[in-house]
Amino acid sequence: MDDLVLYDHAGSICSQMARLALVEKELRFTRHQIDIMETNQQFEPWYVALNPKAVVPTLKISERVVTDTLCIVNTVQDMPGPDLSGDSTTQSWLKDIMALHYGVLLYRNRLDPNGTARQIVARGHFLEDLLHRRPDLAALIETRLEGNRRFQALLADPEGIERHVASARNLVDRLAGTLKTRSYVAGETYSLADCFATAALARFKIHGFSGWWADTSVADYYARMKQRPSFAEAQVIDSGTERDL
Ligand SMILES: N[C@@H](CCC(=O)N[C@@H](CS)C(=O)NCC(=O)O)C(=O)O
Repeated sequence: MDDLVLYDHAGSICSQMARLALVEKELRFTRHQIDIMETNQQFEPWYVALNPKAVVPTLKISERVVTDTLCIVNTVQDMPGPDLSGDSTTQSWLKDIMALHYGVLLYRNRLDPNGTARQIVARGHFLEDLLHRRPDLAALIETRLEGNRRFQALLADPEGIERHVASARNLVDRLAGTLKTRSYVAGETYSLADCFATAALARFKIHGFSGWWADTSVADYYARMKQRPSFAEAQVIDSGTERDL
């Protein structure tokens, strides 16, 4: 049996997706939590050696390291255990659910009147400081600074924010349409698409968007996903405030 270690962060949506896949696959794994918010352990040399993009999650399978949530869950699916492959729509659901801008959904409620999110501005300062301290990570940090600038510009653009909220709503509407005729997102059996949909819906619920699906097939679906032992075991977060994320 391979030794599985998941490097993750409790509130990170990608980490929750990976945890759900591992738990639904009935695999034993150890969690090594990386604090990506306060102490920024993702930039520690030992972690960047594992995950050169300095993000969570990372899965270590004995000596093999897998990064990127889509790669992680598909690697997990190839391991022994219940079949989570779903049908021919599974992979496109994974891509569509992953493609939403979860950061915008989270920070749009933390804006000062001038359209700046203090935490994101502080993040930019942290990255500039890190660039001086860690010249060895210059390329990575420059990319992150560029992303930070784009994010700040987006948060200052109310129409841009609304477009991302509309994309999230559109995903819920598509799920509602699909779940009218099937029990799970990608067919009649639980699949990786359900791991992703569950984590996304949990996040939307925290943002106060559960009214989007109140009278749709998603309501019964989400209740069923919550009843699965994996919801608690994978520590999916769907209550509390946005500040807890
Ligand atoms: N494409 C990557 C994205 C991972 C990612 O963005 N993770 C976020 C948490 S959900 C992170 O680690 N952020 C750390 C940071 O912003 O410094 C994946 O799917 O694994």
